[in-house]
Amino acid sequence: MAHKLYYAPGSGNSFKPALVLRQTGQTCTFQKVDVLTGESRNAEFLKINSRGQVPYLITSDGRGIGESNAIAWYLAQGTSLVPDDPVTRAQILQWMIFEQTSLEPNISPARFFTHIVPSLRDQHAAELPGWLEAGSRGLGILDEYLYPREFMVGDGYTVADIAVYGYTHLAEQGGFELARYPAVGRWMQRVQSTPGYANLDALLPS
Ligand SMILES: N[C@@H](CCC(=O)N[C@@H](CS)C(=O)NCC(=O)O)C(=O)O
Repeated sequence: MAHKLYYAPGSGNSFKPALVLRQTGQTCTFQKVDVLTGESRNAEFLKINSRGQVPYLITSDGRGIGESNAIAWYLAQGTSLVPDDPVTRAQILQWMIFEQTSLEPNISPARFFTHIVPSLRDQHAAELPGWLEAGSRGLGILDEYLYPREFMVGDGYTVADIAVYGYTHLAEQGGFELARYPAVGRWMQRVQSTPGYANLDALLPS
């Protein structure tokens, strides 16, 4: 049995494991979950993932993994995306945690309520400035960090790049001005030039 990835179209979180799968050449079946109609919270899906969120992976031996960065890490192990050096591995985790605490919680809702479901934008108008401010702070930290570097950690492309890229490359759709972060822009181009790269819509059919 192949791995099975539950995903949502348009989701930066779902994109991360999908890109790892593509770039490491692993087979996987993809199962779309329509979060916009509440499918991720219905009784059937809650039996699969009680957290009610995607992405969610059922491994080839039938076990489940939630959280995009945990799934991406699992799928990337044993490849050059997760090098053996213990310090490098810890630094990769450091940036994956940064992504989940400083970027994703701000970029994702700003994008969701302005680009994916703009009809709900007004209901979230009071929260938007906070997301933009905190997300911009995260992007500023990332820009300064990336200025002298080619990739996030060490001297090559790792799963940290995939995790951080997941929502960073979608930030303009949330109202962030990526032109303010030139080192981020150059790094995103390097990620897009890595072998096997494919964009979100190609990897996550709607
Ligand atoms: N921290 C989680 C966030 C997952 C998440 O927010 N998933 C969204 C789609 S991007 C979702 O499932 N939303 C539907 C819901 O919460 O019901 C991760 O990195 O996987």
